[in-house]
Amino acid sequence: ERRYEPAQIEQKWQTHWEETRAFATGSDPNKPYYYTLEQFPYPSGRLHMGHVRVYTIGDVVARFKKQQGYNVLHPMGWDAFGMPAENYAIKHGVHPNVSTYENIDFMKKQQKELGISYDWSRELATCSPDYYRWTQWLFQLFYERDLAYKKKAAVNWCPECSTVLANEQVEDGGCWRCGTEVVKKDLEQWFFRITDYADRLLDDLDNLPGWPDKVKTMQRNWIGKSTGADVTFAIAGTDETVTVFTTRPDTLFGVSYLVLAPEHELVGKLIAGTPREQEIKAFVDAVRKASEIERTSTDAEKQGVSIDAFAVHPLTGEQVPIWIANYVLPDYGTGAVMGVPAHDERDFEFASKYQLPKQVVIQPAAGEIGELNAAITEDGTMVNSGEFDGLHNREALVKIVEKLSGMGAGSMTTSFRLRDWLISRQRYWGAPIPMIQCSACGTVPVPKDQLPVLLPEQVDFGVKGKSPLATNDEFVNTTCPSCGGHATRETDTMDTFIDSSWYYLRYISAQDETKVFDTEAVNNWLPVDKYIGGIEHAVLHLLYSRFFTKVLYDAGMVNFTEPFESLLTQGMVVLNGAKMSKSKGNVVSPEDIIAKYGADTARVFMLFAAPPDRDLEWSDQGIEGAHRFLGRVWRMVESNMAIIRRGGTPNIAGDAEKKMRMAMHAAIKKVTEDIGERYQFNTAISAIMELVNAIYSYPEQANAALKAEAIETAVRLLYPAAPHIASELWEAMGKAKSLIEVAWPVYDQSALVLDEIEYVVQINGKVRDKIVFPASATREEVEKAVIESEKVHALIEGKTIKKVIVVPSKLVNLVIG
Ligand code: ANZ
Ligand code: ZN
Repeated sequence: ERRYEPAQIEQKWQTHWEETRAFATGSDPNKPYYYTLEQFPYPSGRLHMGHVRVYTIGDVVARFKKQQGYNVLHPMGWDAFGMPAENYAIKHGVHPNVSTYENIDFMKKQQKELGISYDWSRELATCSPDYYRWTQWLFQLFYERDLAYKKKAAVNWCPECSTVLANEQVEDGGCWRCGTEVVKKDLEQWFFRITDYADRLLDDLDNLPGWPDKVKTMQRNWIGKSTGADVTFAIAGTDETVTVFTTRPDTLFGVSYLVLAPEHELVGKLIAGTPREQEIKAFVDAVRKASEIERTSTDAEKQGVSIDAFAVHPLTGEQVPIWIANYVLPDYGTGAVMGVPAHDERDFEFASKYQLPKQVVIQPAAGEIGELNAAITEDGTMVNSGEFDGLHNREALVKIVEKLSGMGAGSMTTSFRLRDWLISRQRYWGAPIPMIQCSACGTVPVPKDQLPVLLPEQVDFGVKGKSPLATNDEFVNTTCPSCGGHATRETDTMDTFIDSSWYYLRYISAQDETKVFDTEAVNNWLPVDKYIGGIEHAVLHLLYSRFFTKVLYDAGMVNFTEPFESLLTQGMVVLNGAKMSKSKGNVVSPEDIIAKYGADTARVFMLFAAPPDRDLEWSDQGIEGAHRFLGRVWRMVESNMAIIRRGGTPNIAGDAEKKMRMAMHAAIKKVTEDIGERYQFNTAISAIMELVNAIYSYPEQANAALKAEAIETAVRLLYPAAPHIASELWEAMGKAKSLIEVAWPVYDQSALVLDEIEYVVQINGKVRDKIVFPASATREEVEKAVIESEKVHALIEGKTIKKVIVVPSKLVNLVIG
């Protein structure tokens, strides 16, 4: 008997798979297609346990589907642009190009050591010109479709990273990377018009049954659709008007003031030349320094100033004062609000502080309104609202908007929390935005056939507040593609979220130098059947990818509108309840675990320790347990090698044989469904363990051919989870074909039912007998036979049967009196 030595066999099989190109993407036209994908990593340097977990899950799915007869696509690549490489360059003077590819090499080696079945011929790295050429090409496509535009905008600026951050990258007012407090700065920036797609991004979530509800809810909240109305007020003594967005036009008669965001374009006009101009400007500046979170948090102090201008109520003609205040945001709705203190909590607080009137206009059903201690937000009956008095407020809401609409002073509308996507970054390590600025022609795109705009090698990383690309004159100065005159290049790079919004398409045509991807092939493979990744990408990456797919659909380049059919968000790997992280110093390294126990043990542990969407608690006992289990499988095969090699046809006449056969087919059914339908790998592993136990306890005098078949089955079921040991044992059994080419086992339904079933017989709940029936016996037959049986008959002699309870396949209980 040979000993189980993972190091040897794992190396052997990895080499074999590589040499035989075992993981090449399937291309048999008679087979269905299956695309399974794990989110590609940032090449940070080395794998952590979270990576091991997600790749193992993906690999089980890929190997399983291949054995089930699919053409499987299972690629891997690198989300390789981004700030860490650049920060490393600033600190250590190593060019990002060098450090990034070193990291990729190391991590790729680790993935191979885990035995993950990637088709490496499709590998991509977003930092390679072969890739970012097409990222730039897509930018041009967006530009042509009027989905990319430039605008001067107050942007979130991290003084530490000296870069602009997208709203999503500001966490609690700080930079998502370094935590430094974010400030506002006005810059010319490129945006993607994702808000044009807000409705579709929202509505199509309903067509994604394969996504976790949690993720869909997060996306819905992020998109944040509100239904309401725009209402326009004239500004007294001017030709100007102000339009507000309100979800409650039914409260229009309760307006006692209007509030503009301090950034609102009218503010400057309205205060110009007035005595308080300087005072008000100082207030505006102070508010602009605060982050959005600070401005909108409910416990933040509301602050405002009136600006000596008045708005005319569109229905009453009354004049109300105009204020500016911190709690009104410039880029939501219209950036202006009608203040209704009696019915809105924020307005209530503001009006209380600045002694503005509070007029109740909706009387809730319950009781009289005494003193107003808080805003009344319930529905009710209209009061103090002219011709609308007495109506239910929801009915009045519609009527009021109708009336406004007739006057040209309002209409129903919707607002979204989603903003356009700011994509400019003042950083080096990203895809250059392929645009040129010409003093004669304005903004001119670099023609598509001149892409890529290569990143210049020589730049100065250290000049704060200046994009590194702007430090290379040769890069900056160019000729205008349109007039041939002198022009300058855009020196910002694209948000790396753009790179990852389309990589799943490029895998289909990774080597194609002539186009971004092949439409026909993409339509064959996509949408991705199973996408596996972290919940931290629930909003941004997934939303952006959905946006890209819809744009490509509109451009006629793909025939589907959603990129990911089904989504699995795997939980974290934690140690004593805390996420493993370098900063916490609680990291267990994959290298050490593989060196000590082998990749198969690491994989089985990862799959067995928790359902995939839950957090997984690292435990040394768990790893030991997984290792012992594999040792047990190894010995099971080695010690039965003679009967396995002999084979033969199983004879299943006896009881023990029937039970063994049933255990075997039950395991096939369970593992097939757990992997292929429920994605519950932990219970799949348990089912294999149960089968192994059943084999060990199968009696000595057993039918050897059946035992051999059961052992073979256990090895086959183990293959997706622990492919090295399974392949090695399979070969040792003398099988001609490598396990990777063997079809997944199919269970026999008839083996799952025993042909005889033992019933427990109870009288008034007490067990009195056990009787065996054919499995096909009906409820009536069982009942009759029990009552007529000798033993029961004697026991119920002279009593009346009040009730007979039959639990099919289990028990009969007679209630007698
Ligand atoms: C008057 C009113 C009366 C309002 C009332 C509410 C209740 P959601 O649901 O989040 O869409 N609002 C509109 N634009 C704003 C902005 N730029 N900054 C801050 N607040 C803004 O909220 C819509 C409501 O938020 C709008 O309806 C408006 O206040 C306020 F009894 O108008 B409401
Ligand atoms: Zn020009």
